[in-house]
Amino acid sequence: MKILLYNPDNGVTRNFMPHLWMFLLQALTPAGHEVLLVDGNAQPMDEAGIAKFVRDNNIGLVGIGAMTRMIAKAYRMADAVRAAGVPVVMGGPHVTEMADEALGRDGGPRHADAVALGEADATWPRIVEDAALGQLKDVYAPVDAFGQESKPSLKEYPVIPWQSIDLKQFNLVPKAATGLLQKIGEGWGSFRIIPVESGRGCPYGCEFCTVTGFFGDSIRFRTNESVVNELLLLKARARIEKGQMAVFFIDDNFAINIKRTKSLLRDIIAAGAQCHWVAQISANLLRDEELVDLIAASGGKWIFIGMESIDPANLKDVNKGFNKPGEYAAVLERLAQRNVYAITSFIFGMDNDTVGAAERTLEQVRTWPPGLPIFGLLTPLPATPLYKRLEKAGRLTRPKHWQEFIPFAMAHTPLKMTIDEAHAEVNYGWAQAYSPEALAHAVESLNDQPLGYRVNIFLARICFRGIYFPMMGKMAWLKVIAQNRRTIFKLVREGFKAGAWRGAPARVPSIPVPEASEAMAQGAEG
Ligand code: B12
Ligand code: SF4
Repeated sequence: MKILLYNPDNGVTRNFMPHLWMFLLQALTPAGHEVLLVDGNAQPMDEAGIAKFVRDNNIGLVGIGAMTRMIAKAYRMADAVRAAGVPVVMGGPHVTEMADEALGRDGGPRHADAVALGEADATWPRIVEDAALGQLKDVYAPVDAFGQESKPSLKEYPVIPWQSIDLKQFNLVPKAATGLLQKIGEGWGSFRIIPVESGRGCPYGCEFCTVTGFFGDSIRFRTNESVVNELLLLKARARIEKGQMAVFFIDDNFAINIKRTKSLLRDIIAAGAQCHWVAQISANLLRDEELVDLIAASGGKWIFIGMESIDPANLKDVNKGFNKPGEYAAVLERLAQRNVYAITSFIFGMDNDTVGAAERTLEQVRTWPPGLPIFGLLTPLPATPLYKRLEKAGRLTRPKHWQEFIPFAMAHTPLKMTIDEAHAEVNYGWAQAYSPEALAHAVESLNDQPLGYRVNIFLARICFRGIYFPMMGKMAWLKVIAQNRRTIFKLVREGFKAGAWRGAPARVPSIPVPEASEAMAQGAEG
């Protein structure tokens, strides 16, 4: 049987990074079936397009995975596939919580023939075999022989054959420049960000977060060896292609068990598997100097930190009181001293927020090392404690907000400001943090660093700006380039100066790494 796995586009991130679930399920598919992957972010498709695709390719089963914000599109695509006579199975965080909606048991239309609840590592092979026999069941739940919920241990993690997977769509280097850039240094003909998971689960239970409910509070890890081997495979592929790659450790809290994370990072260094990487780590875990040393030595470049708010009352309200705004500056400084920077994520529209929350946040951000601040709105995702609290209090203004998804729009009224005021705060945050003046300031604050770091922060800021101000088409790009021309000219001028790309790689000495991998660690710095 031929199977299509499809991920709907989110309208923002385009080909920034492939979705891990597709590769994982492909690797877990029983022998004898062929799996095709279409990620709508890189290969846009509409309803007519997917119907034609399944007919032309003689597809026997379509699997669709989606977050809440893409679920309306996912349902439309599922409807088109089913109308073409092909069964659809849906999975992922949204349908796990809203299975009745997907199956049309809540009074609405049916979109899926079957729903895979929760982690589908163990149920997927069964789904495929049932579909091949024409015996799909409505619901597949991950349970053991006694009917108890069971979670994959991750100790037996499948090998994802990165060496042979078609990743052309995810090359972030423009096609026209590939040939030329392949010849620069070790080669820049391709640059891809690849998702790798080293573990699942986070026990913290922040009120707005799906993760604790979905993955459970039992934390599970892959073996160090299996993660290291995956990195080595990815590095080998990049080398062969005369290109570069970076890894996004998609674990929700990569350092949730600090001892384990340190041991993994040490093994990465010892095996020469360092690469540039990004991960999500909560601020409280970044107090550990040795951890931060190891992050830098193993190639960590950007850490995503869910700061959420600078107001402890807000943090307490959403069960994230372990975040201490008073230590944010020290955490960021600790990272920056090792040339590791942070994506700092803030949520507006919390119950203690009042007008001016964005400016008060930015006042703090401006005193911190440069990073990538991002701003969102408190969103009640289905089945989260936040959703339940707001529903009980009758505060949801759009209880099924996902059915008509609107980016950056609230679905409930905050207590101390209006919905419009909350929207204005987010707009202010993005407009100020990504203004030409703010970009110039971020670049200048790294004047004591090699030029590569300044170019890096500038390009990263331009890309992140697109999360809120969509950069669709050449005109949008030209406008942003014109607005930032002074900073661009300055960086280009400096690029021609002798030694501009060299310099002190970090502000504090990094920890010693085994000799064999030292050269690579230095390569990764530049
Ligand atoms: C990586 C990631 C992203 C990436 C996505 C891009 C990419 N290419 O991956 C980025 C950073 C862009 C991102 C952004 C956002 N994300 Co995000 N993200 C994640 C994260 C950390 C990892 C996803 C992952 O790969 N997991 C590992 C795989 C193996 O798990 P999985 O995807 O759930 O798949 C398993 C099962 O669900 C199931 N399954 C999944 N799909 C399918 C399909 C079929 C057919 C079947 C059978 C089974 C199945 O099988 C898989 C194996 O067990 C998750 C949290 C998490 N740990 O999952 C949040 C998560 C998915 N994100 C979330 C959110 C809310 C967002 C944002 C909306 C945040 C924001 N406020 O801006 C944005 C939206 C961006 C956008 N424009 O779309 C929520 C989604 C909750 C929900 N109900 O939708 C999550 C769960 C985190 C959370 N805090 O709650 N995200
Ligand atoms: S620390 Fe992060 S992943 Fe863990 S529950 Fe809170 S928001 Fe979710």
